[in-house]
Amino acid sequence: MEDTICAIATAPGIGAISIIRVSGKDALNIVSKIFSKDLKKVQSHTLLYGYIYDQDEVVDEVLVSVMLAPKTYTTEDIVEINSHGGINTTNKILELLLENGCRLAEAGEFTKRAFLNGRIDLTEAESVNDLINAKTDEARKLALNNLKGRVSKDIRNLRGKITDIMANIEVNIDYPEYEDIEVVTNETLLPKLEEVLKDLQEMLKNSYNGRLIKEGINIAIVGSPNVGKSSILNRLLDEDKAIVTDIAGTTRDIVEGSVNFNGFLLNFIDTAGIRDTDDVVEKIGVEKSKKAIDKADIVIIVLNNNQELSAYEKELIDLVPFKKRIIFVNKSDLNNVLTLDKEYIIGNTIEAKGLDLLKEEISKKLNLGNILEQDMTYMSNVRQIDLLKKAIKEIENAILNIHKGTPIDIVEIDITNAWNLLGEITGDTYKDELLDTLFSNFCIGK
Ligand SMILES: Nc1nc2c(ncn2[C@@H]2O[C@H](COP(=O)(O)OP(=O)(O)OP(=O)(O)O)[C@@H](O)[C@H]2O)c(=O)[nH]1
Ligand SMILES: [Mg+2]
Repeated sequence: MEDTICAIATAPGIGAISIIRVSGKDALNIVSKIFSKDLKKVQSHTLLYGYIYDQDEVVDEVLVSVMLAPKTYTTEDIVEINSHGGINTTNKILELLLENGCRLAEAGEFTKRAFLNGRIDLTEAESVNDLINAKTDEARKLALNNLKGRVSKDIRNLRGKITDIMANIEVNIDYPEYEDIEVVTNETLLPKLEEVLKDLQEMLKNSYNGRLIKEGINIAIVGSPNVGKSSILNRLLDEDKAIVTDIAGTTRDIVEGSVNFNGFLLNFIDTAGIRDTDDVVEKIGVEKSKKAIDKADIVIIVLNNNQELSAYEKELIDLVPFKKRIIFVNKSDLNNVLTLDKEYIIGNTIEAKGLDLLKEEISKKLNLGNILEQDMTYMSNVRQIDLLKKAIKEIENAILNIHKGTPIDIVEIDITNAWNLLGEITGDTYKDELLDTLFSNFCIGK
C-alpha cells in the first residue's frame, strides 16, 4: 500500500488510445519526471496536454489526467496517461514509470486498494469484475446494481437484525438482575431467528436467478444416438459447430455454444448419444453426458419421431425431473412412429421447425421474464452464495438447539457464526488469502 503502482489499463494490442494508470502517494512526483509539465501544482480532476520524455527524446504526445486523493478510484492520488495506442509506445511509457520509482501493479490491485482504503466493500469490488466480464445487457445491469451496493445493503440489514438479537442475549447473560430489560427466552428468540432464516432463504433463492443472469443458462441436449442432437445445436447456434453424420455415435465429446435470447445467455451443451457401448472413447462421452444432465439448468431430451420409444429413452425421461425437462421430438418431416404420453415439442432441423418454440419453452420453464421484471438485487457469485448457505446452516442449528432446550449462551455461538459468515460476504471480516485469490481474477490495471 506504500508503493506507487502503475499498469496499462487498456487491452494490449493496436488501438487509437491506450491508458497507463498510476496510483499512490508518489504518482504526481513520478509522472512529473517524465512529462513536459509539473503535475504537483495542478488542481484535482484536470486534463493536461504535453509530451512524455525519455531524457531529451520525445516518446509520445499525450493527455494526462490528474485526480487527487481522496476522490479517486483507489482514494489515492491517481494519474492517467492517455497515450497513442500500440504496444511499443505504451510499453515504453510503462518502462519509464518503472525506472522512475513505480512498481508494476498486480492483477486487480487498484480495486484491492479501493477496498482496503474503505471506499468499496467486497461485493462491490467483485461486481467491478462482473461488469467487465458481462456478456449480456442483463448481466451488465445486475453487476452495476451490485456495484452500487445493493447486495451489501441487504446483507448489512440482515446483519443488523442479528446484531440486535445478539445484543439482547448478551444483556440478559451479563445483567440477569435488571428488571427493565426484555427477558430473552427460547420462546422470544425463536420468532426472531425464524424471520432472519426466512430472509436468508429468500436471498438464496434469488441468488439462483442471479447466477442465471450472470453466467447464463446451461442447457444439456441429450438422447439416443442419431436422433439429431448435434443438428439441433447447429440450428440453434446458426453455425456448423458440431459434426453431423448418419453414423450413430458421431458426437464423442461435449460440444458447447451460446446464443443471446431475450437478454439471457443460453449455453447449449451437445452430448454424446446415450447407449450401452464397448467403445472406450464413446463410453467416456456417455459418462460426460450423464454429468451434463446433473449440472444443467434445463435438459432437452431429443427423441426421433420416426422411431419407437426405447427402454433407455423411457428411463432417461424418468431420470430428469419435470421442472427442468423439455422433450423435443425431432424429425417431424419423417413418418410418425413414436407414441408418447408426455408433454413435448415437435419439429425438425431440416426446415428448422419447432426451434423457436423450444427457446420459448426454456424461458417459460425458468420463468425468465419474471426474473427481469423483479428488482435486480441478486447475489450471483459462488463465493457469496457459499457463505450465505453456511450462514443459513448456522441459523438452522440455532433454531434446532432452541427446540432441544439448549442453554442460550450455546445458541448464541451459532448466531455469532452466522453473523461472521455474512460479514465475510461484504468483507467486513476477511482473511488475506481471500483477497489474494479474489483479486487475482481481475485484469492488470483494474
Ligand atoms: N429427416 C431428418 N433427419 C435429420 C433431422 N435432424 C437430423 N437429421 C439427420 O439425422 C442424422 C443424425 O444427426 P446428428 O445431429 O448427428 O444426431 P446426433 O443425435 O447428434 O447423433 P450422435 O452424435 O451420434 O449421438 C444425420 O444424418 C442428420 O442429417 C431431421 O429433423 N429430419
Ligand atoms: Mg451428435
